[in-house]
Amino acid sequence: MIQTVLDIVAIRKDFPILNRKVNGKPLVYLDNAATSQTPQQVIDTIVDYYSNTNANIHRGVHTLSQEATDAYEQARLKVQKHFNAEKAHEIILTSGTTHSINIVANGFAAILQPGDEIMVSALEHHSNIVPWQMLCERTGAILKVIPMNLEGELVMAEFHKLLSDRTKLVFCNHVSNALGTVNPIEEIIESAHKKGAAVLIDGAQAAPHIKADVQQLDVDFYVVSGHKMCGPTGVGMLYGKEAWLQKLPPYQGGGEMIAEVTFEKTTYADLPHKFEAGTPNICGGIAFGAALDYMNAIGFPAIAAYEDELLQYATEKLLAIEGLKIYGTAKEKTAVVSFNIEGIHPYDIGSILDKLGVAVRTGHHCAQPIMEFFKIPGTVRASFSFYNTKEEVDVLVAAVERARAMLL
Ligand code: C6P
Repeated sequence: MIQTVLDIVAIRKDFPILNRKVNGKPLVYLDNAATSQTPQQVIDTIVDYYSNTNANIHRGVHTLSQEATDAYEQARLKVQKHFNAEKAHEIILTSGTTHSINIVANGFAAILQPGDEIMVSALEHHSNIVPWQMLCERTGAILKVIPMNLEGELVMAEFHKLLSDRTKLVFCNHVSNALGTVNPIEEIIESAHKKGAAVLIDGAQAAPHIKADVQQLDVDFYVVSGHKMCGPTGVGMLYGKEAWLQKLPPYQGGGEMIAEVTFEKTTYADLPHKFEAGTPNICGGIAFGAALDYMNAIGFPAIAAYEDELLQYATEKLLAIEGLKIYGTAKEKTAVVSFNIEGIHPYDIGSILDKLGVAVRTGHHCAQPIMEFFKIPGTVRASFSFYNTKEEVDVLVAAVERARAMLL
């Protein structure tokens, strides 16, 4: 068993925002699944970049441009190492998970035939549903859905039944943003491959808690957003196996992604540049690398073990509140508690929590099919990070109790 060895007091000092007050109360930030907070080390990297290095990359012979290019490519190597990709050019730096998924969905328009099947899980964020529906409209492919059960787990027996020789691609999140369910992606990848289907895993919610090894998973595509793992917004990763990235056409045309342009014909640059048209988020990419350094220095096993303690504690305390129901009770979960109190709209609870300094997300969490499944308008979602504490869980619980007393 992994012991909790995190020095939370020291860790919290790295996050200046945790010192601020909201509505006169100390901030209790429990909306980490929407975006994580940024440690000083990453903020310093951003300030240092704009203070000393700012330049465009891959184009200039001048010193600043070369330094910026080196720093950006170093960041790509950090991302490669973190996710254990075999080759650096299998890492495409994107603006985030949504962008990464759209690159792949657009690419498959050149591959799919009418009647081909692609498969999504019932637990997806809209960004892992809508691009594929758009792809089906363009190609005549058919979208199949792996159902879920009342615990918020995928019904794997149904997945195996749906999988066929017509299945060309399966896409599923590693962790559900709305419920926290950790999906059995190893089983999904292995079974899909046996049928010759490719697999894209949306790692947006897993990446802050679980260090995925793309080679060990043997996954074809893995996508994340930097801002959910202590990095800035506007940067993320598309990992793709080299053979797939060679096969897919580029998503956007422009500077950087070309080998040669004439008015008759353009040839494309090699990987990864083929998928990186235009000036990228240079500072964001470098800061993403710094965020990975920061999280790895703390260590993912310790992060996961500590967050699991917070999850168990919060679950137990919240369930003691009369009328409170938790949605998402899977055996394997990350530190997300999605709940409602009978007779109260989640938005009303969220608004009162905000008045008390507690930041949670309310609503459908960009996962409307999950809310439809449970026949609810939305939930209150408290999502925890390694810099949260049990004392903050106590503040949340007291605030929910107060909201309940006020609203019922
Ligand atoms: N979920 C949440 O509050 P972007 O916006 O591209 O960085 O990430 C999109 C996305 C994709 N997949 C999953 C599983 C996600 O959770 C998210 C973002 C946030 O749950 C904001 S909607």
